Amino acid sequence: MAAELRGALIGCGFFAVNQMHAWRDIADVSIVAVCDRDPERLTVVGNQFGIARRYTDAAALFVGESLDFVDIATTAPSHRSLVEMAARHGVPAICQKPFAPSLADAKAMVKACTDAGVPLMVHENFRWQSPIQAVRAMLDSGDIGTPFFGRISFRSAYDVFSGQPYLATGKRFIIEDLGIHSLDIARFLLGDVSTITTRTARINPNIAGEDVATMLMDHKSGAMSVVDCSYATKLATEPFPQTLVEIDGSDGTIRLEQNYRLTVTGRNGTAVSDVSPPLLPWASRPWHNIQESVVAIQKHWVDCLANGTEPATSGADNLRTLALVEAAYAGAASRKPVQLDALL
Ligand code: NAD
Ligand code: 89Y
Repeated sequence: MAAELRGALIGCGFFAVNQMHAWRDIADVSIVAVCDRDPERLTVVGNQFGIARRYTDAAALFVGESLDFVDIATTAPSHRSLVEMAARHGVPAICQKPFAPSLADAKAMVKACTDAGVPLMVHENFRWQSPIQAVRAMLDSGDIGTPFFGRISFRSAYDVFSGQPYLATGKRFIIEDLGIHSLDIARFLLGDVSTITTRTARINPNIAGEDVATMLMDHKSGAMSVVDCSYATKLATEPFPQTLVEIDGSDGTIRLEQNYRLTVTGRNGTAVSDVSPPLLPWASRPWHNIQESVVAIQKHWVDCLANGTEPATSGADNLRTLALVEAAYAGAASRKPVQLDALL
């Protein structure tokens, strides 16, 4: 049997706790050391998960530990230096989304890991949510024929700022933070994009960035999609953090609606199913959908390391999702469509 993989977590903040729970759920891997420049967060997470080896400096972590991978769960400004540090030490790296503050940084990170021959995966977990995987499986079954239209929609008024106060302060908000997931789901379901047209708005006066975005995309397959997201939408039933999906195909339709209700109308008639994610023992509603996807993506990483295969959301793959973010901001500013290939 292969030896257990030894990982280290860098960044012990709000979301990293989910990643630590998920690592405990996965066989043949353990987190042997944790790192955070904030000693208080280091103590909280180190104590919660019983990790004795702790570092306030990532450089010291790489010198002090013998690692099979690092799991970087810091916010975007530190991603490039930490991923490049991992590459210099020959340590495979997982990097949280958004991959980097700019596409130029992200390209440099991919190059650093490619040159060092180390795997790099972006923790782009939304496509790993079981309801989204169920939509992908329906497309793969061929029941609705060839897709020609998609809508990936995330509309909510959930208070994300109390857990993640930094989200209220950046010039960029919803596209970079949440829309990035929706754009990745659009790629996952309908393939790569040639052109994007974007409109944004800021409805909440207490934040610095945009909290509403509507994006129209041409996919290379010939399909078109609308990706819409909002944190200013007060609904009768708050859907956070559900992504709703509509796909129209030549032979039928797929609808993923609130409360994880999946309706597929195709060559074989109409079938309605409940694709609710399981509530893992450590998870809590309404986050359980996201929490389950964290286990799924981290399992995928372990499988990829074991088999020497490229992760679905490798750094190279994620350049195409991050390019959509860059293109969306550029197009919102110019009010013109933006071609993706020119950015890549
Ligand atoms: P956070 O601010 O709560 O935590 C980040 C931690 O990293 C902090 O404790 C900070 O001290 C530490 N840190 C920063 N730079 C460091 C460095 N150079 N060395 C060591 N420690 C460092 O942030 P968060 O809300 O946990 O978000 C972290 C990342 O996770 C963000 O990029 C966010 O977008 C992402 N996120 C992803 C999901 C998802 O579903 N994939 C959900 C929420 C957040
Ligand atoms: O940071 C965001 C993410 O990645 O998923 C939801 C979130 O926590 C708030 O928008």
